Amino acid sequence: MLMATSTKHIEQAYRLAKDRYAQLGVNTDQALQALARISISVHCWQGDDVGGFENAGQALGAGLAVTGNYPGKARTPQDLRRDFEKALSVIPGRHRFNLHACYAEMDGRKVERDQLGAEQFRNWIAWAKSLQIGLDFNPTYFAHPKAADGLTLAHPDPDIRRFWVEHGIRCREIGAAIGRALGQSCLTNLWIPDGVKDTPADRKGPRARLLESLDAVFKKKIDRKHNVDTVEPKLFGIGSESYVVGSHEFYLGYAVSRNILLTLDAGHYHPTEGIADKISSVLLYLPEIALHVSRGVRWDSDHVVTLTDDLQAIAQEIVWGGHLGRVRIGLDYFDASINRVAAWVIGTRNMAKALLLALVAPIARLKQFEAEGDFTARLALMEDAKVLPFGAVWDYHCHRSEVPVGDAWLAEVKRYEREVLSQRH
Ligand code: RNT
Ligand code: ZN
Repeated sequence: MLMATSTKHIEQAYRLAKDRYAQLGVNTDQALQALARISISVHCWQGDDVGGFENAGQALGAGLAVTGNYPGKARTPQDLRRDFEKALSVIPGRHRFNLHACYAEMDGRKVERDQLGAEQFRNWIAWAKSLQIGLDFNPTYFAHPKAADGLTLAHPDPDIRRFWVEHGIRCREIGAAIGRALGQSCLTNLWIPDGVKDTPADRKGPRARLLESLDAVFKKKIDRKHNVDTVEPKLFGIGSESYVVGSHEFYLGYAVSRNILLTLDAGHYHPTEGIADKISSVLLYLPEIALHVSRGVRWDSDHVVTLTDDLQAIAQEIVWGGHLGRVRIGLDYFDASINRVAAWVIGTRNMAKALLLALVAPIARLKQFEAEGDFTARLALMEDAKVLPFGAVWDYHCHRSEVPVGDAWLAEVKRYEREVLSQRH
């Protein structure tokens, strides 16, 4: 173990870093306080390759592709809860867990998606309560025989549409039950795969049907204290390369006109199009937004979130724009080629790092230069700020949050792999 990770060195390094940042008018203590208040909604589906526990006997489909066969994935809700607790134990801060409807617990009896209720999530709610964490929720519009042709809420068959409308209604009610039980609102995110592989002859019909289906799903008013609704657009997917019914324009219009939230997924736009620049625009029209922070590599591949420029741009927009209270930050990726607990930890710690980087940036000074028209000074400081002693502030944050500093968390996760994950077959 390196001596640099001893308490004395961590504190010394922090004091030096704090002085360095103070010269630029940045208060790192305040930045750390702000960071501690941010909860990241961590997606359950990294833990078991978007498998769920419903046994619908249907391939994932819907353009969702999980590659890799690293051993030790969660096979049961108990496994998944235990794995996530392990991940939480090495991530600084208090975070949330984001469930999908296909993670329902059936107690030996098959409950169809249009019949689901809070009962099937009783154990999840009790668990979240015991950990004092919040839960978010998603209807599952894939991995089901009634979604096998890639259409759900926009399906031409009214019976299939009715089935999925009922699923959406049930899921909002489950969200409300979760929010009521936990005393904090549950974000229920609606994403559907609907789209087609090749050039459609009719682009209008499916969108008109989706609009009607959504209005039926969202008809019942639910107290926002308990459940908050959001819709997630996408540009294209595997098998829906030519047309996706729920596009960005479709859902932006929908969210604004219905006063619900919009989810911006980092992998759902043109490969070089970031979501950071969208935040300040959509927040002029919407009360809040949600994010699915992901990392697309060439396509919407949902790689583990790393500390890229894209990620930093997202965090900067949230923090520098003063939007922290209006952006529900969630993660969305699934990698089955590495240890899944580590995948959670790496992505979530990176999201937190990006937020801290934005919080300790000399933004007041940058904005001042900009206001004075001194773009030379703005660029110069932006670039020099990139090599400020951020690592010392992050280490101190981990240390104070009583989680491993630096890469020491990996030893913990490796031990868990030896003792728990490798015993699963
Ligand atoms: C798919 C969407 C959606 C899913 C999850 C599993 O492209 O990003 O959010 O990843 O619902
Ligand atoms: Zn997503």
